[in-house]
Amino acid sequence: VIILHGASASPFVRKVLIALALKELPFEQIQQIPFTRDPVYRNINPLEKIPTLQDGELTICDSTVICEYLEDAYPRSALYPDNAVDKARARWYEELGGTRVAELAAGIFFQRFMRPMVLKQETDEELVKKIIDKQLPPILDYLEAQVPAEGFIFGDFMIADISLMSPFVNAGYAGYEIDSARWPVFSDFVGRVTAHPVVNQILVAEAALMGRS
Ligand SMILES: N[C@@H](CCC(=O)N[C@@H](CS)C(=O)NCC(=O)O)C(=O)O
Repeated sequence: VIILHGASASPFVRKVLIALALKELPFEQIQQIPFTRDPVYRNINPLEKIPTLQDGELTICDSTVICEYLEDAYPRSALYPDNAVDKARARWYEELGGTRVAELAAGIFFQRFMRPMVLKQETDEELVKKIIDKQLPPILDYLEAQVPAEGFIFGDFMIADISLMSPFVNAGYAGYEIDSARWPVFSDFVGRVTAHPVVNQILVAEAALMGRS
């Protein structure tokens, strides 16, 4: 049996949830919350980050490593294209979505959602402004030129689409919206990925967990 450790609202856990759903794999989920210094969790993930996945005897960490494993072990409904060029592009989009994009979106989410709602602290508006006005625009300019005006990046719905969309769900919880006048193609793309039936179902379940149903 597959066990996924990680709270659904993490952009990285969400990516794995969507991958599992696309492959129609049954699994159990433990809503492990990050930053808790849980000694039991540290035993299975020395970095103490989410997600971690267990499949029988195997325990692995990191959403990208997990998705690549799922692809190798359960090839049905491919998550990555199979030619070398597209596969390389897919890995790059997954990397970009999981690093700079996730970092900036997490900055907005932390300041405008976690701080006021959970930690009862004030938002550092200057920091948020810097992310929105200075740090995100060059990335959004780049993505605007990378994603297609219709459909998904490689035709079929895959991990690259999910990785570039997922951080924006968290920024969205914090009230951020991609400016559709300035980045119409990317903004539409994120809307399209979000509306994919498998993604939509996961977002509805996630919203219920976050008390937003
Ligand atoms: N590269 C990792 C990143 C995972 C990650 O940063 N997860 C965050 C939650 S969204 C976390 O657990 N942070 C806790 C920490 O950094 O200690 C992946 O793709 O799984």
